Amino acid sequence: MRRRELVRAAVAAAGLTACDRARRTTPRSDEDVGGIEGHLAIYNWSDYIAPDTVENFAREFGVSVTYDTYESNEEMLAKLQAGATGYDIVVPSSYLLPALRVASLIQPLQRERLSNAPNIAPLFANPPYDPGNAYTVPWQWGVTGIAYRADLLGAARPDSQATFSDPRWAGRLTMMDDGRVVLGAMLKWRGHSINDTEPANLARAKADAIAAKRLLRAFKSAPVKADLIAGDVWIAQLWNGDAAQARAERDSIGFVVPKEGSEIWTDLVVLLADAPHPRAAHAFMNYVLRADVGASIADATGYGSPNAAAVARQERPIPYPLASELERLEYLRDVGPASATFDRLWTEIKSA
Ligand code: N2P
Repeated sequence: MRRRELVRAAVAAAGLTACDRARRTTPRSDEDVGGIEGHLAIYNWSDYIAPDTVENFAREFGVSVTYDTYESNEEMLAKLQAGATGYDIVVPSSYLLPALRVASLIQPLQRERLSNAPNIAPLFANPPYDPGNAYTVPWQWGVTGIAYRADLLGAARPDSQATFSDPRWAGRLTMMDDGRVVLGAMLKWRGHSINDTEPANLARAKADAIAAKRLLRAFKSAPVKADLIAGDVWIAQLWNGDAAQARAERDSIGFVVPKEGSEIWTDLVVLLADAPHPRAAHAFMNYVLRADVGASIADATGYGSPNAAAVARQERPIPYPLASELERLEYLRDVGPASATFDRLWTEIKSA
């Protein structure tokens, strides 16, 4: 059953109807239950929420929820740019924020509807990409690295971006289906920033990606977990939380941040400019900012929570990287006009 159907079924099972919602006149908490719309449409990354988050929210707030998933920022953005989607909420990485604002795809949040915002850790409150958190609520953060099947690699352990170009692993390798992330890995391998826009360096990164592609089984992001677990893929470029989810199924799966360095990211909940259900969207944002809800999302996904109250409740929270580790990690940035170049290079790599 797809997630969308699952949620519908859960809401139906909870026996909620429009009449139930109408009968509920007094709010159950300070979270502005009264007056919210009866539906909410969320578009988020796959495997990025606890199995019961949406269902619990739907039941508590008497709202039916559509929950669709994507595998990359590029996939999500393309869908939004293609026109009216009916979605209220999407969860882009921070580097996409300037583009979303310039294209008027998002609207400012109503802070008075986010009473749990003080739970946000200082590091994620008032960030440079969104002063005062005017447009965003942080969702999760993580790092891009390499997941591998330790039991299938003999004594070898991947520790470098060079791994994706190592013929020993031909046919057993994947990289993510994401242009900025693949080109970023190749740039990093050659000692450049993942945000480098120098034409010669980009040309080299493209050539490196095409050479790697000859060895790859596929460009595949989060869904590669199943291939790692099955043993069809031995080495996969992947995010730390998805690697942790795979490891929970098979404990021989390891994860490493390549020695040349890699990407760190923060994903953000934003409200679309044409959101049909803005009040339900705020209620959901405030809901996930609760300590218990935030903790259960981070526990289920294996990612870092930007919610200090949630982290305090977790048994094994992911600690934010130390200053020494941050030296090797970079955030993707909006590269302005060069983003068209990245798009073109990626199209050329995919069709090579
Ligand atoms: C979870 C996706 C992580 C988001 N499957 C990477 N920005």
